[in-house]
Amino acid sequence: MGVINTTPDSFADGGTLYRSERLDLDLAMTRARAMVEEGAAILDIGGESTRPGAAMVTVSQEMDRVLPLVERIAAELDVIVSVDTSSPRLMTEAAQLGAGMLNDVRALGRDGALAAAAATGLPVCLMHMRGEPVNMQQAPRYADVVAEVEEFLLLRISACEAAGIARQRLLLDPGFGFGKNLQHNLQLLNELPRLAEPGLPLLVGLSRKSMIEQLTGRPVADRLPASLALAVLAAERGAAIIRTHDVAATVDAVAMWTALKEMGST
Ligand code: 7PM
Repeated sequence: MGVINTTPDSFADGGTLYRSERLDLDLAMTRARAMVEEGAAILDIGGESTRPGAAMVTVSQEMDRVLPLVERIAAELDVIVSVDTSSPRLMTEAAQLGAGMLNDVRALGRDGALAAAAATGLPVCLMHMRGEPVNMQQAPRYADVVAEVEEFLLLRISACEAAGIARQRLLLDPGFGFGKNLQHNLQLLNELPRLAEPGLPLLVGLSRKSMIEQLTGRPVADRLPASLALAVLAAERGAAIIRTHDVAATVDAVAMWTALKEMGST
């Protein structure tokens, strides 16, 4: 899953799709096309900055950024378009324009999101987050982070089923960096197989995240080697989908793991 960020201020790829302070659709399409050629099966389009401490954007701002790109990618490229949003209105409109998947860092927790997602008929990724982006990194505490993330996700699966979203439509994500410190992130990665127990595919986003800075001291531009290592370690522990800013490199890295795994099963 390749990340296309339409916000002007993302920590990982901030404003790279902007020209004279406006989102450049053609540039975004060029980036999207390149990611598909590099082997992305899914493109995740986001318009809300979930950077720790980020300001909230209005829903209409988010829709203006995301919808035109969803429409063009769905029409022009052979790829599943995922929409990274918590907004019920955006879910509904994106589905009408050809989106193939919903990715919600709030696990359909906003008012109306369960019903809106249910009505689209699309697959949904449920992610765990503690708090909100504005406050999520203020000393997050857990007695047992893996158990608490698992419990939250199981509750959200139940809420989805009650709202008419079939279990087979769901994917799970521990939400690395979302209200977790370094120890929490490491524990979640190490014990990822426990989160696979519900039998749903796991989606994992570790690309360029700040846990890499904590372990290596590298600025965001220099976090690819560590991101690749984390992608392979996540695949080894059962991740089905890797969310990345660097599609070509990640496809190559995971291909090495796949080759070895396939040899083991022959
Ligand atoms: C801090 C944390 C800053 C995360 C920016 C981010 C995920 C996601 C994002 C993820 C799913 C980023 C992000 N991360 N959706 N959206 N899983 N499902 O690194 O890990 O782009 S935003």
